Amino acid sequence: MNGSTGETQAREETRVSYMTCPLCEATCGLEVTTRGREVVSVRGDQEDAFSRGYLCPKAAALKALDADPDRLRAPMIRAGEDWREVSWDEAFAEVERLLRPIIAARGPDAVAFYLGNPNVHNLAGQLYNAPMLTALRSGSIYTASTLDQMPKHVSAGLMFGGALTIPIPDVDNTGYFLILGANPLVSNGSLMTAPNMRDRIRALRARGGKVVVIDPRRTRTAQEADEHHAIQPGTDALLLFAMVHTLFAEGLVNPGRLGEHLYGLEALRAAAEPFTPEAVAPRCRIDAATIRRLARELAAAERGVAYCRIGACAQEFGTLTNWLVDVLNALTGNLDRAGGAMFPRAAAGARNTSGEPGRGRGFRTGPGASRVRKASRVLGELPAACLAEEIETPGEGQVRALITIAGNPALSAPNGDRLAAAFATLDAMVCVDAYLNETTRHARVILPPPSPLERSHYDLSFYQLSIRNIAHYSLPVFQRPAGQLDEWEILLRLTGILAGQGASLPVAALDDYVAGQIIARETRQKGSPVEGRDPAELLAALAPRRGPERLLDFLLRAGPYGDHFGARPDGLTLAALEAAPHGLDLGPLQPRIPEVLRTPSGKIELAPEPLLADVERLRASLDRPQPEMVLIGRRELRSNNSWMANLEPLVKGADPCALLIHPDDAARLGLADGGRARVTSAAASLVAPVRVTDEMAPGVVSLPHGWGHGQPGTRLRVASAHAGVSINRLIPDAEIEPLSGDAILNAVPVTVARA
Ligand SMILES: Nc1nc2c(c(=O)[nH]1)N[C@H]1C(S)=C(S)[C@@H](COP(=O)(O)OP(=O)(O)OC[C@H]3O[C@@H](n4cnc5c(=O)[nH]c(N)nc54)[C@H](O)[C@@H]3O)O[C@H]1N2
Ligand SMILES: Nc1nc2c(c(=O)[nH]1)N[C@H]1C(S)=C(S)[C@@H](COP(=O)(O)OP(=O)(O)OC[C@H]3O[C@@H](n4cnc5c(=O)[nH]c(N)nc54)[C@H](O)[C@@H]3O)O[C@H]1N2
Ligand code: SF4
Ligand SMILES: [Mo]
Repeated sequence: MNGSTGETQAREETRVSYMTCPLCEATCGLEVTTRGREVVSVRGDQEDAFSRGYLCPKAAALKALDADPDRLRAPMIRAGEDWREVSWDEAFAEVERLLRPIIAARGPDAVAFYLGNPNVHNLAGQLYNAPMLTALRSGSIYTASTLDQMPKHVSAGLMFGGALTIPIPDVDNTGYFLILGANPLVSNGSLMTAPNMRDRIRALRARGGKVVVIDPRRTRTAQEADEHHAIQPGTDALLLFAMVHTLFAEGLVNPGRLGEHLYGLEALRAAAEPFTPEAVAPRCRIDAATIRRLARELAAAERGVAYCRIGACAQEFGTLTNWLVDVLNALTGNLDRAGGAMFPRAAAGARNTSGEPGRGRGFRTGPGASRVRKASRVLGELPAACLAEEIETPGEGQVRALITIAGNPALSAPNGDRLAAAFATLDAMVCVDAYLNETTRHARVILPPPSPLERSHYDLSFYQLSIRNIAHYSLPVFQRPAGQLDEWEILLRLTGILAGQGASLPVAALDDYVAGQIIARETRQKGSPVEGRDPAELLAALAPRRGPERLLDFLLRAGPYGDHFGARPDGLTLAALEAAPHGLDLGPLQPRIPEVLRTPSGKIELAPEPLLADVERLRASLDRPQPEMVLIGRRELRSNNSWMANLEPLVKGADPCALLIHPDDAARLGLADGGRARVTSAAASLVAPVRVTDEMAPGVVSLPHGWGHGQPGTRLRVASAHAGVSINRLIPDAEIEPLSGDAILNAVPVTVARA
C-alpha cells in the first residue's frame, strides 16, 4: 500500500514525466524533468493535447512546493503549543479518541466538515470525500463552494435541471465575448477550463471578434479587451436585466432553434419590466445608451456569449446574475450553439450525462436549513458564512468538532477573526492538510497528504467545465516515500473511524466496499451504459486496479466515450489514457439540448419561481442609497488562494497585498502611493499598504484574498515574511446571498482613512 523506498529513484538518472497541473482550473499539461528525487525543471508540455506548452508561474513553483521544508510530511499531534510528529497509527488512534466521544454524546451533527478548494483538484477528494461524509451522515457540511460558485449551481440547476449542467463559453469559436466579474488572464479562468486565455482572446479579436469586460477595475483582461466598463460593484444583475429588457423592448429576442425548448418567456418579460436602462444606469454607473448598445451587439453577433465569474457571483445578487447571464445567452440564440455557451460532455463522472436524457426530477434547494439562522441547505451543504455561529451557539446540534480537508477557512471565509476565535473553542479539530497554517494551527491532529508530484491525477471536475472535451490522466512523477499514505488512504481511514469501525480497519476492505457501492449505484441508474449489468462482473473486470485508479477506470468505461465493459470495444479505458501521456482531445463541444436537460418539464426554465421571487429584492436595491466606498476582491498571478505564499518564487517582488484606490479618492482622503490606509468595515478594521491607480473605479477599493499570514503558531517561514492582511477580516458574515447561501465577498461597504 505504501510507496517503495525510492532506492531506485535515488540513483541519479534523469527522467521526463508528463502531468496535468493540479493547481488551477486550466489543467495545463506539464513536462517535469527530474534527477533522482529532485525536480530539475517544470515546463509547459508542448505536445499537450489542450494547453500546447502554456503554463503560468505557479506551475514552475511546483518544484519549490515539492521541496518546501515547511510542507508537512508526517502526521502531527498538538499538546498545548507543541507539535509532535507521530506515526500514522498513533495519529488515527488520536482522531478516534477525540471524535468518538463527541459523536456518541452529541450525535453526528456535532462534527462539522469543511472541504476546501484543492479537493476539486485531487482524485482523492473527488472520489473519497463522499463515502467519508456518508459514513457519519453529519448535517454539518461546509465547503468552499459557498465562498465561490454556489449561485451558478442554483441558477443552472433551476434552469436546466442539474447543478452541474453549467454552460461554458465556447471561446475558440465565438465572435463576441461579454465578461463580467472575471479576470481570466490572471486567474487562468474559472467555470471555463481553458489554458492560455490571453492567446485565445487575442485569436478571438484577430478573427474580427469583440471582447467587452464589465469590472470595477481595469484588469489585465480589460486591457486586452475592446471595451471596458467600470460597473458599480454588486449591480451586475441590474445591468443584465436592463439588457434583457432591451431585447424584449426592441424585438431582439431570437432564440432560434432553442425556441421550442424554452419555457417562461412571458414571465421573464414581465420580470424585466421595471429594469429599464434608464432605471438601472445611475446604480450601475453605465449609461443607458451603452446598456442598449451592449444588448444589441450581443443580439447581432453571429456567435456571442456572456460569461460571469467570482466578482459577479460572490455578491449580493449572485444567483440572479448567474441566471441572467444564461438568460441572455438563451434569448440571443447563443445557448447551446458553437461560439455560444455550451455543455461539455466529460469522459468520466459527468453529472450532466447521468440519468435519463431530456427530463428529470429537476433541482431545488433544501431540504433543511442551518440551525442558528435557518439558512437553506443547498446541495447538501450549509453556507460557510454560518460556520462560526454554529460553533458558538449552544444547543442541540452545536458544532463541537471540525474536520477540514484541504481548506483554510480562517483566511478564505468571511469574518475571519470570529471564525478563528470559534475554532479555538472546539473540543476537537482534525485537518488533512499540507501546512501548519492559519486554520490548521487550531487542530489537534494534522494528517498531511503527499506532494502533488507523488500522486496520480485526473481532473474529474474540470473536464466537466471545459471549453473542449479533454481526458488526461497522469501517473505520479515520484513514488511516495516509505510510510507516507496517499490522500485517499487517509480519507478511508477517517471513514472507518467515522463509521464507528475503528482506526485500524484495513483500507483495502473499505476501498472494496466503496468501489462496490459506486458500481452498484451506476448499474441501477436509468440510462446508464451499464444499466442492468452485474456489478460483480464489472468489479472483476477492473482487477487488479485498486484505489482511485479502479474508480476512475470504472467511470471512464461507463462514461459516454467508454468501452462500456465490452459493449463498445474501441471505447475509452484508463489503459488508453495511460498510453496517451499528453492527453486525449475528444473534440469540440457539441449541441446537447434537449438531451442535456433534466427539468421536470423537459424545457429550459427561463423564469424559475425561486428566482422570480428574488427579483423584488433586486428592484428594491434601486432605491437604496449608495455607500460612499465599497471593497472588492482580486487575484494576483502568483497566488493560489491562501496557500502558495510560502514559496519563494511566488512572493518575491512587489507586495501583492496592497489596497488599490483611485487617484481622486486617494487625493480626497490624503492617501499617497506607498503610504498606508486604515480600512474599516462592519466586521473589523485593518491597515494596508496603498497603491494609487486609475485602474480602479472611483469609490471602489480592492484587496486580494488569501493573505494575513505570520500568525502565531503557524509554520510558514516564507509566507510570514510576506504576511499581508486578510481581506476576510473585513467581510461580514451577517448577510449571505439568500438563494445559494453564498458569501457576499464583493461590494462590501467600508471607510478608508490615512493610517
Ligand atoms: N474575500 C474573498 N474571499 C475568498 C475569495 C475571494 O474572491 N474573495 N475566493 C473564494 C474562493 S473562489 C475559494 S475557492 C476559496 C478557497 O478557500 P479554501 O479552499 O478554504 O482555501 P485555500 O486557500 O484554497 O486553502 C487550501 C488548503 O488546502 C491545503 N492543500 C493544498 N493542497 C492540498 C492537497 O493536495 N491536499 C490537502 N489535503 N490539502 C491541500 C493548503 O495547505 C490550504 O490549507 O476562497 C474564497 N475566499
Ligand atoms: N493566480 C490565481 N489564479 C486563481 C486563483 C488564485 O487565487 N490566484 N484562484 C482560483 C479560484 S479558486 C477561482 S474561483 C478563480 C476565480 O477566477 P476569476 O473569477 O477570474 O477571479 P478574479 O481574478 O478574482 O476576478 C474577479 C474580478 O471581479 C471583479 N469584481 C469584483 N466585484 C465585482 C462586481 O461586483 N461586479 C463585477 N462585474 N466585477 C467585480 C474584480 O475586480 C476582479 O477583476 O480563480 C482561480 N485562479
Ligand atoms: S494556469 Fe493553472 S493549470 Fe496552468 S500552469 Fe498555471 S496553475 Fe497550472
Ligand atoms: Mo474558487
